[in-house]
Amino acid sequence: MYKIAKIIPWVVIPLIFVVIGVLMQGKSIAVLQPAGQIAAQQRDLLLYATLLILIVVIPVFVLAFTIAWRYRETNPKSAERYHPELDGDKRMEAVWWGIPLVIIGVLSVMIWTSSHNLDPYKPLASNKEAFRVQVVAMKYKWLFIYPEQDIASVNHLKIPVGRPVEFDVTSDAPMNSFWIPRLGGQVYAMAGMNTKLHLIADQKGTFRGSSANISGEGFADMHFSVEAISPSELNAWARGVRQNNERLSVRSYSTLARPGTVESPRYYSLGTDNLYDTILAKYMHPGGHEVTAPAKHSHKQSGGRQHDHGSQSADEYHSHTKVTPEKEHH
Ligand SMILES: [Cu+2]
Repeated sequence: MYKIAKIIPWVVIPLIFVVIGVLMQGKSIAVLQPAGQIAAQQRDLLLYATLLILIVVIPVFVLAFTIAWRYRETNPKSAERYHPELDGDKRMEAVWWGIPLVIIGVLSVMIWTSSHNLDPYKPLASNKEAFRVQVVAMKYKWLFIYPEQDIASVNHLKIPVGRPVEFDVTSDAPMNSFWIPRLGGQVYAMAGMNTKLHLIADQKGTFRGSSANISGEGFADMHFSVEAISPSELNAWARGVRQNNERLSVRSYSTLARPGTVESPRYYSLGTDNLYDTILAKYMHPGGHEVTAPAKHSHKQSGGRQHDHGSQSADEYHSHTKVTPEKEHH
């Protein structure tokens, strides 16, 4: 029995690696296969940080086993190797304080510079103008608005390859997280707040996008596909969507916004110029109101004051409501 107990770690540990190996077969880890410049830099950062940390982790694991083996009770030599009075070996002290200090120093510099370089709010350097997409996290789907193409889509995003993409992200639901692992970054989607993310796809392809923040019942189906295609393909697609699909107005939006997942992607031509601002304003407005456009409505404010849109629709009203979201306050 005693002998078997000694063998267990030598069987269990390799077995864990074998099981992980088998489970990972044929699977790829998206963050390790970047398809764009930002994702590539994030991958490098991840690898360098891991390698640096292994400088400490590997010797610690080796020592943990070696020391246990060398100083085991049944080792006849362990008594003569034992030096309880040994104290203050300057060289050893230098090793176990010095190495971690150097690593923390190097990591600090790496993290400091890369968190400025990879700031999701920072526009990417490029001679091409950024392609704009407005992202709304809904219960439980993603809405993409293309303000310049006058179209919108649900759970399917198309972007031009080789051109920076500027995402404006908000939520019309609980807090969520917008994430395309192969393009990099991950930014929170919050109601009444506009967050920004700049990404680029350097190669054509279809990538998975998901929500990285659990938000309720339909969360598991709240994923989308991202297709990086040539600018001309994108223009042709956008033209087709504008002509052949139903219009997404403020009114039809409120139907779409009902909780629920969608089976397959949906496409719309944009029926209003400022849908995104209207969604944002829904949570910023002093009284707060639904995203619907009644011809005339008024809001009672907490202070007893009241404002009236008169003949303006809420839609028109909010078009001249300047939405200046704060930068990230986390
Ligand atoms: Cu209003």
